[in-house]
Amino acid sequence: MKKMITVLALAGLCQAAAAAGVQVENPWARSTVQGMNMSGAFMTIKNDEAQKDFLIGGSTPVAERIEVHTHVNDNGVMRMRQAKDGAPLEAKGVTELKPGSYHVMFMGLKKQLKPGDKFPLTLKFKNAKPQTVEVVVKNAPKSDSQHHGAASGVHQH
Ligand SMILES: [Cu+2]
Repeated sequence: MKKMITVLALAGLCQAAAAAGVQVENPWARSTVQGMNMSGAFMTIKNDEAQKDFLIGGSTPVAERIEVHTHVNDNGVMRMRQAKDGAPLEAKGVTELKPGSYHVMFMGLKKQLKPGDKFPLTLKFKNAKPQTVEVVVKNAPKSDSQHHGAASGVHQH
């Protein structure tokens, strides 16, 4: 009987791993100052599937809508724009959503995001099932100097 329980437990573990498919790790959002109505969220996404997937959007109670953005090099100036197909998640790959690269953009923030705040974010994928993760608000890393204009309310990352 004991052996059988072990086998069942192992089978359960395997099933859980297979069902995980896409895993979101360390989601965090950039803190905002009063009056800012946009911010970005960053995270690591592991795609354990044999198939490429895409992060295509989602929703959160703290913003009117979210978009998946990327940065493009426009004559030497990095500008962000909406990623039409979403953020690509390579099969069996790890994708970093980070400042200066792909990120989740909060449009129409309903409240100020203060360091230490937590809020839920539901992520939608092209293939994988939607997932809700808990996002932690942090101050932007000091190296991210492109955001000096953020206090003016202008979105310029
Ligand atoms: Cu953006």
